[in-house]
Amino acid sequence: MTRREMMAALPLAMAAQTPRPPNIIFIMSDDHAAHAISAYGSKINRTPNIDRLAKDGVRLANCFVTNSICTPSRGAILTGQYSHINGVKTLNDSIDPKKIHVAHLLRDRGYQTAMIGKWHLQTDPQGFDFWRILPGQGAYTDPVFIDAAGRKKYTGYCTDLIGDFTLDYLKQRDKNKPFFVMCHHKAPHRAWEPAPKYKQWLEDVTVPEPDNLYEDTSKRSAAAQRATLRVGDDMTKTDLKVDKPAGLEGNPLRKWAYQRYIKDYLRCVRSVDDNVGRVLDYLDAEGLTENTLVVYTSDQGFFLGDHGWFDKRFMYEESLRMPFLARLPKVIPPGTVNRDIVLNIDFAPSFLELAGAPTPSSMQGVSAVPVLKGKTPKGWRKSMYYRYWMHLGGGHTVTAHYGVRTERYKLIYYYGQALGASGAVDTPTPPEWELFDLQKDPREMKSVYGDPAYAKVEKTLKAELTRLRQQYQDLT
Ligand SMILES: [Ca+2]
Repeated sequence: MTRREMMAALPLAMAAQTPRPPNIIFIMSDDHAAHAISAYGSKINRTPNIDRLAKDGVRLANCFVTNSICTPSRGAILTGQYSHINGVKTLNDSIDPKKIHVAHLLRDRGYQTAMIGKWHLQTDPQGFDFWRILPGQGAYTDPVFIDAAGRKKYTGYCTDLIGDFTLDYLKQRDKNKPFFVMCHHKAPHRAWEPAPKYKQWLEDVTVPEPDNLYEDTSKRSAAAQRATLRVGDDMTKTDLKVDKPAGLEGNPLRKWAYQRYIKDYLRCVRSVDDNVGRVLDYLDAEGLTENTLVVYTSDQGFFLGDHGWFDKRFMYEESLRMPFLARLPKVIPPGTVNRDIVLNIDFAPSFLELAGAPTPSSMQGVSAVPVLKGKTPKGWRKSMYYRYWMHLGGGHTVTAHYGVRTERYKLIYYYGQALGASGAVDTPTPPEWELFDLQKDPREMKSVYGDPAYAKVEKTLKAELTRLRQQYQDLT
């Protein structure tokens, strides 16, 4: 080969051997339900910036959380493991600082790594070149952030500050290395405090109510009846910003409280959407869009008045479903919608595959990259396992449960253990089951457990639940 031929061949050969892995920006909000995103067909909200990811990339219709509450979902996302394996089962658990997770593995692969915003895993972040986190839940207004230099109070609105810090980090990055940035918004978590500029937005609007806002939960399971998630009755002055009007109770109270609650929630989401737009605009301006995976998700779903509730925790659809939108133009065809079951434990293996790194065998999730491309691999999961550990100690008296969801059915088992705040079993409850036919009853209004017409389904699902518990080594 002549020198000239060698020179001509070299860049191609180098490109083939060491293609630049994609940058990854993982944007996650807190408690943002899919049905408050217009790309998911929201009847109450428009999210033009988040929708850009759906238009130019993929929207997962069935992405689910494995334990629907903040800290455990974050632990599962980082480690690719269920709560009982990674040890982060409740809000009170911390991630083991020695635990190797996705950020370490990407850093080993040559990525610069950053974690900005809500962390909520108690111990300081490990595996990141840069981190700046909120203490615990953090504050909406003039929040304190913690980084390697210590604690500092910043002036401004939390969501905008997290957007600022993310852009600041990107601007000073090492341009010779790919980046992995976790941008975690606190919003729209309770107590739903909007930015000053959006406080008046929606004031003259009546937000549509969900069809089951006034559901009579006395007809549901004892677990559902026990839960203190009711819009109105279980909300405080901090949530509603004003005293409940004297004499207002029952459905009229719920009607009034729903409007107070949902407007503030949507106002908080609007700032999140703005800040997603800022990141996307920056990537466009820098010419980074083509080779950057941008994900938007939330740590779990949320009840937006569904069943008369707010909050999450239950395995019911609104709480179980995570929004998940992703754009990577070189890999993901635009406008892809996928209905396969993807779990939060799959996120880390997916990022590792894109980075060209193997998934450690200790991770229980699997790479969803083929699914993101719209090409379901043979043998992809047809069911998922869920377990909620927070029990009665979590402030909303949601009973411990586990269950299985397939493409059509959901079986939930409240196994009768109710833990108090001390961690001791203080209020054992009678075990009970629920079974929903999601095709006939997508809103999960009536359990068909014990209905002879579903006897065969029930038997199959119980066997599947046992199989999944063995597969994931959850045998307690
Ligand atoms: Ca959350």
